[in-house]
Amino acid sequence: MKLKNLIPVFLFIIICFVFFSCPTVAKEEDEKEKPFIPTWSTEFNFDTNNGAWTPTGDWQWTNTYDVLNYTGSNVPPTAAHSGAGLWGTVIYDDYNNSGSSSYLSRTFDFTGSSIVKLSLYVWVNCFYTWDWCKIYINNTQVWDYGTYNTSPSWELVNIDLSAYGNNNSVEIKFELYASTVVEKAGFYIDDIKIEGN
Ligand SMILES: [Ca+2]
Ligand SMILES: [Ca+2]
Repeated sequence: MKLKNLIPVFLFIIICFVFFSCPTVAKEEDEKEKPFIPTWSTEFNFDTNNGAWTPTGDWQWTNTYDVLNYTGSNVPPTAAHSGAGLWGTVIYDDYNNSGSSSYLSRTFDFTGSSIVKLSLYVWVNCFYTWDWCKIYINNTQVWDYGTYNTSPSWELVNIDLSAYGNNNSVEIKFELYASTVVEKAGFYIDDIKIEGN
């Protein structure tokens, strides 16, 4: 067969390739842009109980938070983010100059979920960089407040936990590290939400 007789064949193959591959590319784009629709969520507002989170060191829980009870020399949150329940590193005093870390943690099972997202509200006043507030997932740091904020407010934090999807043992851990000098109001947490599909 002469080469010029093959030209229509090549053209046909190219047309077929373009026709069939374009919808595939479009479909992949659709998959990427598909909105996240959670099929479950676990929420902790800490207004009726402590959510079964485990504290060490300075972490304390209350569901009757009243700023008027504060005895420290710094300015704490004026209120919980929701209701009157929250966790904090010494609820009614500045944190201790312990030279160590205080942890608040809980372990979750994400079996059956490939997409998992964490959100929470934080209120941070620590003597960065001597002291710090960080979040760890299975002991890997995923978040660091990273600044010395002298006029804190409640801030929303979003962390994608999809890297831990289908993991049956995922520990979420909040850390306040305090050096042995200069205490501030500390690390306060409220309204944790974990959702997945
Ligand atoms: Ca609350
Ligand atoms: Ca405090």
